[in-house]
Amino acid sequence: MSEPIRVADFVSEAVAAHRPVVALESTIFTHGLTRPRNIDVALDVEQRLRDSGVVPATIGVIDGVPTVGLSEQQIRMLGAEDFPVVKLGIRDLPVAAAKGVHGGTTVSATALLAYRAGISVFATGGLGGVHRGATSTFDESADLVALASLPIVVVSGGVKSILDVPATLERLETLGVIVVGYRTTRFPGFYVRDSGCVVDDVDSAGQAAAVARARDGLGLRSAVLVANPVAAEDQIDPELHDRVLAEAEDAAAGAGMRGKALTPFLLEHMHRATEGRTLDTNVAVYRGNVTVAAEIAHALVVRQR
Ligand code: PSU
Ligand code: MN
Repeated sequence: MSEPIRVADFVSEAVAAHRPVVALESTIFTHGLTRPRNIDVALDVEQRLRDSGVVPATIGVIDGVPTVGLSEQQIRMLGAEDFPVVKLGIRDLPVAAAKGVHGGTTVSATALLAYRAGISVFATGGLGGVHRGATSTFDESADLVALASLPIVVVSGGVKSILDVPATLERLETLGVIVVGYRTTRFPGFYVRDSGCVVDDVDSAGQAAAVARARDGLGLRSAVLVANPVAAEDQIDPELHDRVLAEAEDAAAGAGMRGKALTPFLLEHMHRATEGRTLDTNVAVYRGNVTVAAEIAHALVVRQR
């Protein structure tokens, strides 16, 4: 069998030299964003990181091999129209390796691979969580349990508003995941700035880095979730949001959507139903998170040099 994890030289060199590195997931562009914009977004956020002095490490699975630091060509391949690519959480990685498939890694798988490669900051759009109706379906994203035992910093726009947000926060508490709002005590809801839930806040990237260092000092192994709200001008009108989400949920129930197909189905339905408005917001959320992740990555390496 081939190597268990392939880390590109530009990533391992940056990690070894204590240069700032930010990990990026691939499910967001293989299963979250609609084509062809997905590839533009994936490459644009990498460039934004480079422009701010950070090495981007996009993570995905190529021919079954978990790869940290995808090349532009590999990103274009995974994100191409009609290219066979599977959505992979942590537990899917061994099956993907045995079968040699190509995959987009979710937050859970990306966090694992980033941590293994020595990367401590990761930016995504919106974390997975407890789905509405989970009391009967048991549908809770593997992202939550993964973050309980991977000591990295994840910057996300809160959790996706398609979820049961209060239940997700309860589970994060149980799992010991450290949750802070970025310059806000209002926990963001991905497409909207305010989910209605309250969390602790940090006032700067430096303070987020200090939280991560304090965690390490205590020997805790959980992630720090930095919840960064989308800019006010980019959020979806909450009324429109609730209406299209209700439609998307009806459509998902009608189509019998379950398991890992559910989140991509709901996002895609909302992107279409709003003629791309939620897609624009999704991209804005992601860009904002990448900017904050870059600042935290800088703040974290300062003391190590
Ligand atoms: N953020 C986005 N779009 C996405 C995702 C995050 O803006 O598509 C992905 C992440 O990969 C996350 C996954 O881990 O959605 C959650 O899927 P599920 O609910 O099936 O665990
Ligand atoms: Mn699920």
